Amino acid sequence: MNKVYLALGTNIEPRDVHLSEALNLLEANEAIVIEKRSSIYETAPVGYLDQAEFLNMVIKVQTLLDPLALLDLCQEIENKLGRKREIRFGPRTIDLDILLYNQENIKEDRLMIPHPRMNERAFVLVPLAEIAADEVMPNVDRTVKDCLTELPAEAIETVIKWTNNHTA
Ligand code: GSY
Repeated sequence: MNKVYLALGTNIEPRDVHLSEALNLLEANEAIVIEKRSSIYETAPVGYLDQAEFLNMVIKVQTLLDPLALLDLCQEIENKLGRKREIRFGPRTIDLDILLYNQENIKEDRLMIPHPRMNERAFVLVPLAEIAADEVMPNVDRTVKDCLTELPAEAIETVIKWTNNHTA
């Protein structure tokens, strides 16, 4: 079995529904077991700023899939949920990123693990620290919790625990 952390993000409504559907599709795959889920966080967009706020979360998964097969599955789920890559770094129904795969450093044409710049992004580190504070990122040889404490307070403040206040 391989220990993997995945990041989920969405900034097109209904955002919570896209997260649930992605989790259901992952769980429906017999080679995947979701072991832990972080809370859901509402986060200010990073990179391309002129877009809506995201919901982000991180999950811990045990899987028999190798990294490229897992990437294929993530992209299949993104496509199923209607993701169109219209603006690079722009709005998306769902984004599924492989953050960590065991303690491996992987550089393929299609895939880099650990996920590039994950150690600098509050929208990744805050949910990841909730479920895996002591996990080491092998590309920088630092724990999640250490990288998080080095981020500016202003970045961490843009990541806020989200609760669903909508009534049915
Ligand atoms: O890298 C994932 C997509 N993405 C996000 C995101 O998921 N959350 C936030 N807050 N900003 C983002 N910018 C990009 S691109």
